[in-house]
Amino acid sequence: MCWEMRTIEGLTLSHVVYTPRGGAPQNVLRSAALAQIHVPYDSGEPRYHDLGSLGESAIALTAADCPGGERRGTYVCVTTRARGHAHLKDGFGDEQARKSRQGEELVVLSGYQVGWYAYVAEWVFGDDGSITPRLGATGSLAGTVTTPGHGWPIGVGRRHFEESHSHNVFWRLDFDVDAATRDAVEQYDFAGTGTKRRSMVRTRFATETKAVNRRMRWWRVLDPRALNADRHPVSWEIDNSDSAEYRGPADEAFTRADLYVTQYHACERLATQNPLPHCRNSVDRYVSGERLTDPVVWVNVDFHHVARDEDADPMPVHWQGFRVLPRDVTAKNPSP
Ligand SMILES: [Cu+2]
Repeated sequence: MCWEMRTIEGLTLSHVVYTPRGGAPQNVLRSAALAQIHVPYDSGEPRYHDLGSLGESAIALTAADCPGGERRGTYVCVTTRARGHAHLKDGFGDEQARKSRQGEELVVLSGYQVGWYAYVAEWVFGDDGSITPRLGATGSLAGTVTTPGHGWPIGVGRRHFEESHSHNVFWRLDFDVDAATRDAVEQYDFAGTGTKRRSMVRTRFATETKAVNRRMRWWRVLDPRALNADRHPVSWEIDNSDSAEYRGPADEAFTRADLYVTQYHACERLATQNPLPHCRNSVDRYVSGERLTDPVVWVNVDFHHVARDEDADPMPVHWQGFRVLPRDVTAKNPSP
């Protein structure tokens, strides 16, 4: 992959290529970056949009911020770390048949100081091919005081109620599975409730779309003409199951879906307060009925932060993110 620290959205990855062990390189993403951090407070005010000049808030990293890895420039760390079991299988007494391996992951991370908060932005690439974008909020609580109905008592007694708020994080993923321009996006549901049977329901998005999370629902980006050795389309699955699913007022319509699929336009960079000319202002407005030939996926993951005494300075990191998994990229387990 390549990376660049952009003024508007901070660390931006481009030309992300996955090479399975013993396999050929596979194009995955043309570019990937944060697209907004929307922070509305529970009393109704304030309502921050933290992206717009994130690159200018990048924190210079020390060697201690990048254990076991290498700093690239001042603001980016590239490192590897353990991720627990890759697999485990009993051999029933046959040591040759017994399988156990520890997995590793490659991490590309950067940090940003935005007001009182600091954010750690990670791109985690597992040796199973998975990609996990995640954002950690740390630094200090903003110290926003509110009434007991909208906050939690912080410090001694019940004098200071720290206002609860949401961190609504948007990522923009411009997939290029195999070739540049014939990607498709599908949504999968598993119908049946209160019954023994589940039936798979596949929806192919022909035009730009907003979608919401549902239990068991997931999406995938595929190139229908790029096949693995089993002649199944190469695809990347998107799981967004950890969101608090914040839903805001009508003038924050961008909060009303968990995943957007839009046709590629270079000037559609941020999910809200998009600063580029010749484009709309927010991701919900990018969805305008265009036919999808070069889809861009926007993922919205929300975390509702109710402060606690443990958040006293420095605040422990709380993480939010989603998962991208290879689905039929290789015909076998890539790391047996
Ligand atoms: Cu918070």
